[in-house]
Amino acid sequence: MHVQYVKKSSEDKDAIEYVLTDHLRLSGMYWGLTSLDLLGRLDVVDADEICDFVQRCWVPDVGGYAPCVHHDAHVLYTLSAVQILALFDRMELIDRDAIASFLNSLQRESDGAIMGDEWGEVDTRFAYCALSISTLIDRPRCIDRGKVVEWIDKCKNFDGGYGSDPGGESHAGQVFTCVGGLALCDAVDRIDHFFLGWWLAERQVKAGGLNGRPEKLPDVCYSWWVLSSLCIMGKMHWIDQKALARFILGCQDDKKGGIADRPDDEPDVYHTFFGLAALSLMGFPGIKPIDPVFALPTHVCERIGVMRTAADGTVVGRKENPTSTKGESAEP
Ligand code: GRG
Ligand code: ZN
Repeated sequence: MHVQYVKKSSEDKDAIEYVLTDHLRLSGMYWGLTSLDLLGRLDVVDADEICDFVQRCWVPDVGGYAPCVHHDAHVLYTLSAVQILALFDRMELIDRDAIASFLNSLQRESDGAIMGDEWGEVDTRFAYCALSISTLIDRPRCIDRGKVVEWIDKCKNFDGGYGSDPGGESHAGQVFTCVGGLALCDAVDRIDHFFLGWWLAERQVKAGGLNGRPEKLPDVCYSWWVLSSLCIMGKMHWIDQKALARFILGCQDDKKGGIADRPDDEPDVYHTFFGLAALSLMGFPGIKPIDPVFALPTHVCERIGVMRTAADGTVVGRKENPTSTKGESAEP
């Protein structure tokens, strides 16, 4: 039913939900397509048609991808584009050097922060995206990873969590971007493992689901943002996984498929993906394993030879250490 739900959500292009999500189209496609791959049914979509659409979102003057045709390039959608092409094993379509140069232009000289686009907003989400893209396209030195690590470190709070920028409130979504980003830089030693592990475990509420910060309602998407962070830190056993799985399963729509943010709400592709992804991390039968750092099926990470997390929780990666300085332009 989830396969049918995801497939249908991309077919009805006149639906109001579809028309109103143009501005995040490539990310929506990544959520839906990764869901299909995790369920072993990527074959229900037309790979050529999708890759052609992705390439029409390419903005050559910038060297990045826009969320949709006629929109502006942004690091968020550049990651989604690369992830979609990785899913379909079409990485040869990517202009790696142009993207590397775009990412390089997004790093602030002053403090190493990463901007989302030329307009200058910075956020730990953008740092994660740049680190993930540069690893996926094998251009690790296009940004100064050491300086990104220092900036992420400044986003760490007294409670062990991370916010969107220095001084920003700890939020489970931003925690994923920082923990994932640090893992991509071989710098998880910067994390306060005990405090952050405790803060993340505290996200579980009585209903079994996880929230994004204290006193908030549980929501299926935090099953991913929290659990993937715990997974990278080797602490998934710090929460009650059975109760979490029960909460996610209780958010399924048993009439039309799909997963909602919480029981009895309308399902959507975003919560369907993050619900399935969390179930995957917990080894749920019938769902392929997912990599907690790249948020891609592990078979895709293995195929393109990028870092992945071993069963014992340790992060392994390319043989070379990608930590380097921005000035070094030569790529392996
Ligand atoms: C490849 C998986 C992947 C991610 C790319 C974009 C990005 C990098 C990460 C986003 C991380 C993030 C900030 C997630 C949180 C999204 C969310 C549910 C925000 C809602 O926040 P509030 O404060 O909701 O409106 P609450 O739950 O606190 O009421
Ligand atoms: Zn949510």
